[in-house]
Amino acid sequence: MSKIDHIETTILDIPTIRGHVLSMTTMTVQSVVLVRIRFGDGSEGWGEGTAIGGMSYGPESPESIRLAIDAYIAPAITGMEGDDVNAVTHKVERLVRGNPIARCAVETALWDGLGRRLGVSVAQLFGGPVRETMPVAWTLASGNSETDIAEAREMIAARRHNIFKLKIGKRALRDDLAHVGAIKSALGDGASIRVDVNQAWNVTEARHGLRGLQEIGVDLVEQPIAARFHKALGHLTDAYEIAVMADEALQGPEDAMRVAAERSADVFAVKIAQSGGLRRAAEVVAIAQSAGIGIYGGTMLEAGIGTAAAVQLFSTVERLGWGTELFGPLLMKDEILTTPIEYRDFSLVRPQGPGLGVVPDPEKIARYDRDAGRVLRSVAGE
Ligand code: MUC
Ligand code: MG
Repeated sequence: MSKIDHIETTILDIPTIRGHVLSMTTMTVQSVVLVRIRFGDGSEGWGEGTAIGGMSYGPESPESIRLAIDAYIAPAITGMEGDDVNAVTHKVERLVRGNPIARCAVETALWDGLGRRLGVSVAQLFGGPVRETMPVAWTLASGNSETDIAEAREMIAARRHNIFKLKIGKRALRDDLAHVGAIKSALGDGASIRVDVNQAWNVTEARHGLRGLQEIGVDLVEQPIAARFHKALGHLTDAYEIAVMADEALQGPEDAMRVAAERSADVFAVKIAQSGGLRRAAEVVAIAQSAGIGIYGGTMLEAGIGTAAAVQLFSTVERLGWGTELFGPLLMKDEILTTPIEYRDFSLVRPQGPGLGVVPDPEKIARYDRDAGRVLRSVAGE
């Protein structure tokens, strides 16, 4: 029997390779919630729930993810049949409102467990991969134009990334445009430049911002205004040629349906965590595809488990026109997998093997386990 026997959560605090400056916070540590489900037949499955910048990016934090799983999700699903992923996740959805990252972490562990028991990949469980590699962007967010340019040049020379997302919205608009312009002219047409404002602009700033970004030759602007301003996002999408991508506005299929129906964006940043799991993320993809909206494989800057889960799902997507940004493990100083995900030729490679195709390293888990006594706090805000 593969009944759910035991669910265990661990928070890992992993330092980042440099400060990651977003409009709302600067990250120096990424805190990752790992979920391990043990099943009655001795098999196991792993999942990951990762938020950004404590509670500054969205309503979930590492601590809330862990609490939702330990106090509410685990007791409700222990004893259920682990092979029945839909039945288990539907029960979780009925009992736990919101908390999409926590739900995603548990669902990921269920898919991993099922794949391992059947000896097939999670991609196979979603109908099979249509690609084994996918383009992967890198985010330039050191907070300094010269450092960002040097970093981008290194990435291009190493053939690791030629798509760059610039985090803006923290500085004055004029300074942000100068920063983006400097990077665009340094890199020329050999790279795709995109920006993520993470909701920081008001609508007036966004109008000026989009005009300026378009003149610079930026390919795409992500979530320029607050997530709740669907109509205003639609007006911006209509008013400029530059592609507008929805990110924080998409918290699952219902939001995706609304944004698609109102045509408020040209592209969806599809995130398994923000969507509330792989199944719901696949529904977001289906809505985008049927509405003719572009798809970008987004990230919550997960470590190897969450990243592998997203890779498995995006490998099954028919049109992944904007590529992905599944670089989370590379932003961290250390790798938590026994075999890292491979990045080469401006792409990442889908991990092979059953389930997620990756295995966490117990020694690394012990090293970064918050409860093992190390104290490393993420810096929220200024
Ligand atoms: C976001 O808003 O897209 C993804 C890449 C990155 O650098 O930050 C995240 C979050
Ligand atoms: Mg974003």
